[in-house]
Amino acid sequence: MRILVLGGDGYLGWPTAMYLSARGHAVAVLDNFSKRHWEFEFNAQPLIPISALQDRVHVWKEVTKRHISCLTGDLRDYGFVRAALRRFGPEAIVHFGEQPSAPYSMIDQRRCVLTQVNNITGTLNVLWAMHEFVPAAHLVKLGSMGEYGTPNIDIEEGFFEIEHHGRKGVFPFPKQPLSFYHLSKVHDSYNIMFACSAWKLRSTDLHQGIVYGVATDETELNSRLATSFHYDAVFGTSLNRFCVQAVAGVPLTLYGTGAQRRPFLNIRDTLRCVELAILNPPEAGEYRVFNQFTETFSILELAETVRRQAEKLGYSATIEHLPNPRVEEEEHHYCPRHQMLLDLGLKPQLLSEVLLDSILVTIRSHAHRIRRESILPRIQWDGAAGVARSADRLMTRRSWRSPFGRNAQGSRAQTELLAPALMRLVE
Ligand code: USQ
Repeated sequence: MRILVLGGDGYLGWPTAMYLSARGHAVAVLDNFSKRHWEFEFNAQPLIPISALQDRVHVWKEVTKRHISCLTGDLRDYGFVRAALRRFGPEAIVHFGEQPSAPYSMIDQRRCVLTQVNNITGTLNVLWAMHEFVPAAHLVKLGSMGEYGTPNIDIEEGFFEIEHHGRKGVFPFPKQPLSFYHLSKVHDSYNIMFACSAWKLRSTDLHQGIVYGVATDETELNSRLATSFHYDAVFGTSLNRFCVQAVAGVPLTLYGTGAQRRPFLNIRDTLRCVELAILNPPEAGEYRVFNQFTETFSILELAETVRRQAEKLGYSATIEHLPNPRVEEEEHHYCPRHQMLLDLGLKPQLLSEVLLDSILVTIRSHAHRIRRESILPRIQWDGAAGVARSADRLMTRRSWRSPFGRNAQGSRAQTELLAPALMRLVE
């Protein structure tokens, strides 16, 4: 099958492209490298050095004799998107090509607008170009479990039936997203659903949980095929961050009580889920949602698990409860369904000691590259910047400057609460 991977330079896009290529598909990757630019704004570097996408494609060819085409351009540029779809003629399009960070979208007006314009415009352009040139193609879109938020009822897989004043209907499950980033995914979901209905396009919206892990079978073939693994407070996510923190010997940064529950899956399962969606396409006109995760944990449970496993490897990890920089419920009901992908044959690789061990060992071999100063959460959902400011005071002593500039304001209470943790983190 001809498969176009949008966002093919990223943490998930690149391993997905290799995985599909290894299974005999004709794969093209498309990217404008904007994520590398956003990382640059915060001096956030991936743990493992990453070559240019074109170089990785060459290495892939050297190692496997398989070809991946490389298209460079911006999804916000409709002329480029039209040309890309017309030229490559994909039968499936896997769409990872978005600004992927919730914290980034909450920094300020500019990053919020950038996130929504980038994500929503890019997806709309893909839909219009599909409508014009490849209406039979299948759009596999990476959405987020965070679109649903944490409602006080069980979460269904995309849709549910409601009875109101004696009448029944099937509706999209209510969305109560947790950040402007998650909101961009909600807007995408509705745009895609409408395009499927209006133009008879077909799409699977993968409402994905938090992905963890550093390696796949393909990245392990050669060190120059590694993927972009982040642990910083802007682009890194909880479990990946905790693993790096444990190896770096800094306290695990638990936001609030850590009782908040979230859905998780291994990076290898992400690839398999995308493949299952591609191999089992919906009908023309169908928009479907798969909740893509394999297990749920409270963030505290996760931190404890990482701490215990790190101890077995000789690291004396500790856990620090920081004031929560996000606006989110910590004590809440959480029971999302996730049956569709299991029905299609997904065999989950759950978070085992062995798996955690292999992640920690890989991180250990790159420990010299860990930048401790990028670990602290510096972005607050309420717009204040107390966390950033208190961190700045400590960091500037060590010749490090905040990307937020001098106007950061914040609460004294937070600063005081954080001070001991910050001191330990930067020592
Ligand atoms: N958290 C901590 N400590 C940290 C980082 C996070 O306690 O150092 C907590 C947060 O407060 C939050 C939870 O961990 O309650 C999850 O945060 P996260 O950073 O692991 O994930 P999040 O920002 O919510 O988003 C990530 C991906 C996003 C994807 C989403 C799936 O960045 O692309 O859509 O996971 S979901 O969480 O289901 O929305």
